[in-house]
Amino acid sequence: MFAKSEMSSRLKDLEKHLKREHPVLSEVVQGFRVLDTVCRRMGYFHREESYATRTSWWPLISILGLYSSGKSSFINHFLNYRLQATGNQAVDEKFTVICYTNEKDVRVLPGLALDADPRFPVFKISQAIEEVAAGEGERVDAYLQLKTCPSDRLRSKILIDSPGFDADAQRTSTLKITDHIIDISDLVLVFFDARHPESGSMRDTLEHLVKRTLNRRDSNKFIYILNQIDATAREDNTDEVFASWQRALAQSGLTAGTCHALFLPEAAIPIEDPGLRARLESKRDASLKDIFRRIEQVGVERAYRIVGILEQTVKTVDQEIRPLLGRFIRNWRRRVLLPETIIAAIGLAAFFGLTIWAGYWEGWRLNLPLWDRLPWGHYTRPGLVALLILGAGYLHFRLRNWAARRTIAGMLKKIDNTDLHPNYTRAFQRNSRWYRSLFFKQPAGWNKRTGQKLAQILDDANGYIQKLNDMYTNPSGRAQEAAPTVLSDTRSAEGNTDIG
Ligand SMILES: Nc1nc2c(ncn2[C@@H]2O[C@H](COP(=O)(O)OP(=O)(O)O)[C@@H](O)[C@H]2O)c(=O)[nH]1
Ligand SMILES: [Mg+2]
Repeated sequence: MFAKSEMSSRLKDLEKHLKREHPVLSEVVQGFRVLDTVCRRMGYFHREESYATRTSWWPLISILGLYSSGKSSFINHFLNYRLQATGNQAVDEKFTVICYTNEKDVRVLPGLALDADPRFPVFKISQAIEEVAAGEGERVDAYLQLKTCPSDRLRSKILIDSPGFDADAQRTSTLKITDHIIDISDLVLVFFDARHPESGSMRDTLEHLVKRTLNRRDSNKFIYILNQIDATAREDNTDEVFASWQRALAQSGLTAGTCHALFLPEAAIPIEDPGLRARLESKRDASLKDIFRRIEQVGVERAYRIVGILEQTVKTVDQEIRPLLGRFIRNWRRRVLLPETIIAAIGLAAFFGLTIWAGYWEGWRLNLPLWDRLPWGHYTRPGLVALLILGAGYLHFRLRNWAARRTIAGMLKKIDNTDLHPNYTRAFQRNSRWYRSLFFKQPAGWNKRTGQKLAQILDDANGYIQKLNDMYTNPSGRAQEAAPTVLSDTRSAEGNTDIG
C-alpha cells in the first residue's frame, strides 16, 4: 500500500534535473508537491496525478525551416558545441530534442526514452506521434531522438532541431509533428536560405506556416531568419534579397513575428571585400544578439510563469475546488435531510392522526390493539427498537447514496471542463462515503493545517519571485534588464524589422 508511486519518482527526477540547472525552480517543485498532497487527501487527485506534471517546466525553442538552411549549424553556433551533424544533404531525418546535462559527454537516447522523461513537453510530442503513427509505439524512434549536451547556453530550456521542411518528400506524420511542436513551443525560429530566397519549398513552407500562425494569439513567438546571406556577397545585393524575402513573407500572409538576416561564421564562405564584410558581419552580430536574447528571455519568462502557476493553483484549490466540494456537501445534505424530514413529519402525523381518530389514546396512554398479545419476552422491546433502527438506517443510507449520485450528476453538469469530471467525482464520492457525517463543514481531507499549508506556499512563492529577481537582475548597473521589463515582449530595433 505504501509502495512508492511512479509519480513520486518522476517528481524526484524532475527535482534532480532542476537542481542542476535551475535551483530556484527545483524549490518550486516542493510547492506543487504539497498541493498534490492536499488534492490527494481530498480525493481530487489519485496517486499518479500531480500539478507538477501539468506544468511544462522548460521553455521550448524549436528550430524549423528549409532543408540545408543552416538549422543545425545555428544550433551548434548557439550552443558553442558541435552537437548536430550538418551538411548539404539531408543529414538528419529526425526531430532532435536537445536538453542540458552536467555530464561531460553528449548522450543520445531513442525517442522512446522521452516517454519516461519528466520533461513534459517532450512527453506530449511522443504522444502526438503516437496519434499520427497510429499505435506504432516503436515508430517514435524513427521520428524522434533525445540528445543531452553540456553547453551552459542550454540551461533551463529545451531546443528542438527538425528535419527540413521539404515539399513533396514530406510525410504527413512529419508535418503533423511539426505542427504539434509549433503549438507547444514558446519560441519558433524559422530558417530560410538566402541562396534560394524564393524556391518552391520556401513557398510550401510559408503556406504551411501561415496556416499555423493565422489567428494565433502567440504569433509573435515566430522569428523568421534568412540565413546564409554571405551568399549574397558576391553580387553585393544583400538588401535586395532581404527585402524581396520579406515581401514574400508578407505576401504569403504572415503578419506577425520578427525578421532577421544572418550567416553563421563557422560555415560561411569568406567575404573578400573588407567593407562589405564589415557591413554583413555587423548585421549578423546584431541579428544573433537579438535572437539569443529572445531565447534567453523565454527562459526567464517561463521561470516567472511557473511561480505564477503555483500561486494560481493555490487559489484554484482554495477558491474553486474547496468551495465546490463544500457546495456538494450542502446540496447533498439538503437532498437527504429534506425528504427525511418530510417523511418523518408525514409518518408522525399519520400515526397520531390515525391513532387519535381510532380512539386508541386514553389521555397520555396509547392502547394499541394486539399490543398486549405480542409474545412479550426479555428481548422483545430491544428487538423492536433494533428493528426500527435497522429499518430507518437502511432507508437513510439508501437515501444518502441516491442523493449523492443525484448531486454529483447535477454538479458535474455545471463544470464545463470535462477533463476535471473524474477528479470532482472522486472527491465528491469521498465526501459521501457511508461513514462521513452529513454535517461536516469542510470537505474530507481538509483541516486547519491545510489552510496554513496553502498560505505557506504563497509565502514561499513570494520568496521564489525574490530569488528570480536576484538571479535575473544585475545590481551592478544593468537595470534595464530587470525582471519586469524582461517579462514584457521586448524587441530590439537593430537589425530586424517587423513584418507589416
Ligand atoms: N555559406 C554558408 N553556409 C552555411 C551557413 N549556414 C549553414 N551553412 C551550410 O549549409 C549546409 C547545411 O547546413 P545545416 O546546418 O546542416 O542545415 P539544416 O539542414 O537546416 O540543418 C552545411 O553544409 C552548412 O555548412 C551560412 O550561414 N553560410
Ligand atoms: Mg539539420
